[in-house]
Amino acid sequence: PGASSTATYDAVVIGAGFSGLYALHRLRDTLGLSVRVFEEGGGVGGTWYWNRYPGARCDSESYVYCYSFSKELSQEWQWSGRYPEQHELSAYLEHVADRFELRRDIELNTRVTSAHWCEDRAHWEVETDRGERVTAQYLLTGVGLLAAKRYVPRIEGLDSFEGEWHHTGRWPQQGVDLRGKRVGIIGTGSTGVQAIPVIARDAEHLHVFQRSPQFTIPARHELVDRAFLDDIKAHYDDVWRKTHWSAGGFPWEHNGLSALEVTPAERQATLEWLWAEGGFKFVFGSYKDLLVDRRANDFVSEFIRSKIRERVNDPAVAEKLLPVDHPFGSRRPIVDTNYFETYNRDNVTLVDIRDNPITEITPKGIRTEDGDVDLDVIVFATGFDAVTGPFFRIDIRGKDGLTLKEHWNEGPRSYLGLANTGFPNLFTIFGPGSTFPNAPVGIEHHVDWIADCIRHMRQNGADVVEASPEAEEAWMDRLRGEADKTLVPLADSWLTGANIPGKRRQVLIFIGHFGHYRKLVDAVATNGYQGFEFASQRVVTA
Ligand code: NA7
Repeated sequence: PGASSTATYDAVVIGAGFSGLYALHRLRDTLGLSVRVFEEGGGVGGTWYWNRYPGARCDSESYVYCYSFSKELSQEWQWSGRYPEQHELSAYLEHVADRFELRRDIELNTRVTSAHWCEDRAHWEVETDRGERVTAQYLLTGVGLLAAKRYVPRIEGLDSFEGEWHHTGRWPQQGVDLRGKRVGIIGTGSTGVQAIPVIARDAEHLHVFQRSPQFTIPARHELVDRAFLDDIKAHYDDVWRKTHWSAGGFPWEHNGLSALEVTPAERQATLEWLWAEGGFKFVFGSYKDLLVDRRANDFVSEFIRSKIRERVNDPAVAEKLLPVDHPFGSRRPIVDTNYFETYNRDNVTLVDIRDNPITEITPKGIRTEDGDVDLDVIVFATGFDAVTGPFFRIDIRGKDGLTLKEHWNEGPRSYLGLANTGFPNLFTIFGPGSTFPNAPVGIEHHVDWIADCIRHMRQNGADVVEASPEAEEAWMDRLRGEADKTLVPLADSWLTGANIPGKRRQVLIFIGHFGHYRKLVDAVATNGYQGFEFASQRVVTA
């Protein structure tokens, strides 16, 4: 459509990552809806389009970090190893776009700037940064939890820096040649922990500016070979059955034991075995009380600290790397390859900015209280304004012109993580208040649920669906209750909004067993969409 025309669709989907691609396929190819997808990036992939920093890799295992909806797709796609790198995930999603002929309904390089609900016509009016205006009965957001809104802390003097600086989430497409460069990296979350060992191999010298030490689990990428991946393929039905109802979107469950009811020797042996297995199995295949009981958690946290001491040669450096201010798993767990060993290299220096704060950035580098560090490149691995940030980049208005920002004035709200009171026919895939399992598993569930709801509406002559205020309130109570059963509220992280200065502190997602969440949300549908109100309205078309 040209810049001034208004095209009409059944559904508009924002984003062409894991969420948007599957939503397009599901709504268009199984429900027969007309669908338009708008994607800001120059290619499909969402998170995996933007996150191109050195070492960018998913820390979920490849064979479950993918779609399960098509057996043919699962069988024909070959993963190269245990954890997929960014370029492999990007290639996978490009392949999905081709294989299911999705491209013709996706508009790349196009950012949705506003979406306003029109009560009279019972549709959404959507505008893009290219001046396009379209309308749609349903609006689905697939904006992701993180990647759409990166966070660069305001540090005085950044504009004066004469070298280059990059945020990991907007790494230049052509890459950055770090060979022979003096590099400084700020941030040691999942991203920094992946990037640091890789940058250290190229850079002349790497300074790591660490605010909080982290618990991380070895990835053990090398443990999975072709035979293992072939075996998964041969048993995919079973693997997916377990995965879809599991705690974290992986084909494992905890070992049924409390860390408090076993002998110290048994506990040590179990933790050593899990440590050798690596990855998220250490979390989800471990003790049942690891993430909910501080005393059980203390054993595991101390076990990891002992491993850090073993991995780092210089005891003074090891001491600075020990996480002591939060329990393991209260932040989103991190998975690494040679992270702590990297501090044994001669060309890597750890700067503990709690002891020695950054005071400013100068034309030549980073100034700390203890002195200047001259740099050619500064890397910000400082994360994202998660969960709400991606939504606030779009002017979304529901009934009576109420903005989503106003609706979320006291912190984000939702019913089931899928719908918002006052925002009819808006479905948030993986929105605030939904679970946070291994992402594609949660996303497929959400999209299927939304597609079923739309089918239900069409079969029953309903044009409009909206979550009731009572249902939304009850969901928020439940969310708080679930979070309080865990250790998550104890830590400052993006899960609680604490990573962004001035952001309201609140657990932003449903912390808890994914399979239980799934059951709960599915039961809402089978019980006649409890908590939702449907209406029929004669839709006046232009
Ligand atoms: P995270 O996990 O939010 O990590 C951001 C890192 O940046 C973390 O180490 C922060 O330290 C650090 N940070 C943030 N602001 C500052 C300032 N002002 N000064 C110094 N250091 C700072 O983001 P990631 O990109 O690593 O990972 C996000 C998610 O992506 C991850 O959880 C996975 O789900 C995938 P802090 O720890 O807050 O002291």
